[in-house]
Amino acid sequence: MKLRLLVTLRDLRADNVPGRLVVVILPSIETPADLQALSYEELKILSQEIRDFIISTVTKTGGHLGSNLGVVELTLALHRVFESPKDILLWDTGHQAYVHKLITGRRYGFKNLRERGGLSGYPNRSESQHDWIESSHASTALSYAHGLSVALEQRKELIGHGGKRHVVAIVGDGSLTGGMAYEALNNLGHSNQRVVIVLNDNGRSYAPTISKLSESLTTLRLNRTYLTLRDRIRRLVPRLPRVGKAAYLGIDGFTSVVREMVTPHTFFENLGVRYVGPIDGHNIEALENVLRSAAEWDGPIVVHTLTQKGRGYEPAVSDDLKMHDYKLPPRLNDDMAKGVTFNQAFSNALVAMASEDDRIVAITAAMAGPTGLLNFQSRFPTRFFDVGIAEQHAVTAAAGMAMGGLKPVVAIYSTFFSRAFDQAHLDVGLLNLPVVFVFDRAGITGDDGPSHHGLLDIALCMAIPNMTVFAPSSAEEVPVMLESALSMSSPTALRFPKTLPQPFDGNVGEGLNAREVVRGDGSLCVLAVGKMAPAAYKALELLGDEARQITLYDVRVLPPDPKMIDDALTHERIITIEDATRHGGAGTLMVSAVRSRAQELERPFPTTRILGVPRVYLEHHRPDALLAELGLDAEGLAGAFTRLLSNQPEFARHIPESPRPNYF
Ligand SMILES: Cc1ncc(C[n+]2csc(CCOP(=O)(O)OP(=O)(O)O)c2C)c(N)n1
Repeated sequence: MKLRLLVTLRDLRADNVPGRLVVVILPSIETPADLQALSYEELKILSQEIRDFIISTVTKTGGHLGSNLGVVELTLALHRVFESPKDILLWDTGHQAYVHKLITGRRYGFKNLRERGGLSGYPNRSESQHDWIESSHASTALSYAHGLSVALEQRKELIGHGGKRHVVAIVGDGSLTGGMAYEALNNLGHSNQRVVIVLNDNGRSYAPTISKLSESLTTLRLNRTYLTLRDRIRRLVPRLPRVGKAAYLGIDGFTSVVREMVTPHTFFENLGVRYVGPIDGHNIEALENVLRSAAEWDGPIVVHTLTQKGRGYEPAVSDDLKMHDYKLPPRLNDDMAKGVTFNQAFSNALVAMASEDDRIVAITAAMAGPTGLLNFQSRFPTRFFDVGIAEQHAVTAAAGMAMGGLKPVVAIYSTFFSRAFDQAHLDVGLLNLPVVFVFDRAGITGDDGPSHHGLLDIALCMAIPNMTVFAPSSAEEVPVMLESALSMSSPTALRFPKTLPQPFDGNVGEGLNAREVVRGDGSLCVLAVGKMAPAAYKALELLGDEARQITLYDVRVLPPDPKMIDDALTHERIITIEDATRHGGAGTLMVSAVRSRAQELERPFPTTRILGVPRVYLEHHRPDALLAELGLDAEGLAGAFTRLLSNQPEFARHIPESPRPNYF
């Protein structure tokens, strides 16, 4: 066996003896081209090294573990058959691209994975020419693939159409439950656009994938008769004279009689998309053979691969969620309240209220665990609905349930709400249906970068005419607000952050009222939303005597309480604070309410400032550090209060807003 002996001390694996020359392959892989010289035996060793590397890194930094351990061989095979970046590899969602990053020259960036200066947790165009998309919201890759294939064809660069380039999309069975994936499949099949679609089927989304198609794929995976027969034929065919590689795809035709009985391949083929598989996604040689053949197909083709999520790491394999996401324990400091998180408070409150009212039902888009619905699911299994990664459908289905007399609670991350905005606006809002949205991970989320911040929910909800948003400032407010939301006959939303609740004054509000927390002398009124209220409270503590000039409101509910607006108008200055976009959000709404009221009452309009997140895509970084940079931590807020009280101009922001787009 020819092995590569390229190593430096820095590259030694933990189990090697420092200072001794050892055999390792991974450090010699700087570009995908370096994979070409490796034998299958060496690729097996490399796969093990990659798994060791990912396990030792991600258990220190946190990140997507199970998904990446499952695609090691698949990624190596893809990079050996296709020539990235000439050929375009599109990773759907992108959480499974660590192996791709490792073999495209980014090994050292893993030290600070998902921290500023380190690698992003998803493909990122500024990191590498091998990365094309970075949206990280699921089910988009097939649409990107369609568009890129059209573009390459028009420019005569597409294979079979005057050029040599391939377009390949890699999509998980979970992500294939998203509506966009079906829209793209339909269009690809109809237009016969040339794209290789690799279906990475591990039977899991976070939890087992919710889809009839996925169930059929699993049936096929487990059907011994089919698999045995196919393997026998596979062994036999190459030995037959004059039957070679050309017959390989034909094998699937040969076995299709059996497959027809148990497989959904008709599903793809009825859409006009060729199907091959299933292939063992951990057998590099088999994968390469099938991918090479699929690359020759002039049209859309699905290569169905079977992989095991968490492979090679027993704690992940035996974990319920296959360690989809390896979470580090939260960094606690003395300031943090010791009680429950917002998520736990919601989870407990929902179960308590649902035991009293059997009209309450809960809906998730493939994220029961992360959104706090597991308790509800086990207590009320027939009132719990996991719809797959299908936020749009979740919302309109909730509208139907509300129309039918139920009280649906749609638990969703703030960032994924934007995908279902049209449904919330027209299917829920226009009909004024009592759907309760619960947005976890609202505000700056940090590690996952620009696609995962929950910065738009307030602005989007406030654009829906009859929507009410509740923003709890403490975990104790969550049950109070959930009860209010469930008692209303119009759409409502509860938004709270992932970060732990901060200590506050220990009180809660009620109904649709704002809560006056501190009374000042009329110089400055601070209107703080959600977790910004305890941050502002702490800022007042930092200011000492100066704080006597400041009134602090916990806004609690949007649109804002008219009594709070009238009171704010009695102050000389007003500052609004939110951990969301400062454009078109809570601050804009409150300042505009103050302005209208001032006009109505013919009163002078106070000096106002709107604090929040500027119009910029914030890169991955620790949430507390990002908040501090934006001046939204206690120190930053104290500075802003002092500046306004002494009539200084607002400081230039550390992070500039995005430049205006160019219009040609
Ligand atoms: C629109 C959207 N909703 C939810 C998520 C959260 N999410 C990230 S990965 C994932 C599961 C993806 O499953 P699959 O595509 O099968 O990949 P696997 O992790 O199993 O390899 C989910 C639900 C998301 N990224 N995008």
